[in-house]
Amino acid sequence: MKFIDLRSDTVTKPTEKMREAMYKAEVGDDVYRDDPTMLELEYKAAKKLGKEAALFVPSGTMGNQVAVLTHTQRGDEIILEEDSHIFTNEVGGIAVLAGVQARSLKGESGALNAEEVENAIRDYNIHYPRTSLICMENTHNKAGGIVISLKKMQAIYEVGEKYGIPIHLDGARIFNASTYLNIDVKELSQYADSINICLSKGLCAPIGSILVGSKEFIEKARKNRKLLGGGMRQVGILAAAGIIALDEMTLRLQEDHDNAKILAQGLAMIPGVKINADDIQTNIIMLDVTGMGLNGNQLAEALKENNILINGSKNGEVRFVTHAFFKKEDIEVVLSAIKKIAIK
Ligand code: TLP
Repeated sequence: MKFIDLRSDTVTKPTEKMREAMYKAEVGDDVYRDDPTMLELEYKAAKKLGKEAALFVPSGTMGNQVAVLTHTQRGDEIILEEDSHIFTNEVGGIAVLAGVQARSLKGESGALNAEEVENAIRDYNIHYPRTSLICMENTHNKAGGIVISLKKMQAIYEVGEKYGIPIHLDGARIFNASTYLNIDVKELSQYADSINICLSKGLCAPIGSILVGSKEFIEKARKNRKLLGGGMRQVGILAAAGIIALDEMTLRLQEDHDNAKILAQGLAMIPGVKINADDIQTNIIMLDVTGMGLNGNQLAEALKENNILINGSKNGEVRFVTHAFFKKEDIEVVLSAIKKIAIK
């Protein structure tokens, strides 16, 4: 049975070309750094993001967690946005693994305010933890795939520089951000010391993320990845798909953004749906269906009967995510299913 799946861009599957490259990939033991395909992917990723070195990790969560662990010491404090993935969706990992506490700040559409960040940095005081990291997220998932502008990123980076505090960027969807801004991704990555990018979301690779940064940082991160059990062996099979993700799949994201926009414009016409289609920048749509007399779980259930998948919610807020396996012709199917549910 064919489902239209809007739960996430993580549901994308490897393309035929990826599967073929995976089958043919040259491999070796990557803990010995013997895997030529992985070495190629890491080299490519570092170069693309304008950093010295890169490290493949099995998931975005591990990439972010290894970054926090590598930048900080136990008992430190890190500044992040209160709806950021690192703070809300990584199982409290920063406390469990790195042993740091969060200073969460309310952002505006996901963006931290530089002045507030500066005010949140701890002075030296025997009672205080040390502020040792500032995290950003671009695009911002919970804000609805909103892009943090270069200007805002630069302002945070400059605060970091002033106090000697590194910046980590959760760039799970950084290529969606660079596509939206129509700029080279390096223009964004210049404002972070470390960046985690995901290959397994809109870019269709089956598994994997990449952490980039300075040579020294990545060397330490490699050891922390091993500590977490993320040292892997013949990973060339995954790297082969990752190379195609970086080289080719980064170039097609505008299609997902266009589909999200058209879908959002259609949704805005349905009575009871609260959404401003002008707010849609990339591939994530947040809408409120309370006005339809439903919560997110009820909408998810009703859509499933129409072979459409979304994640439910207890309140009326739901998320639709477009991706390479969601096609233009699916838009009308989704809209007519929701219209049908709306008039029931
Ligand atoms: N996000 C997932 C869920 O965890 C919410 C999704 O479906 O969007 N950073 C950001 C900004 C993310 O959105 C995600 C995944 C991650 C990190 C973690 O990546 P994975 O799932 O590979 O651990």
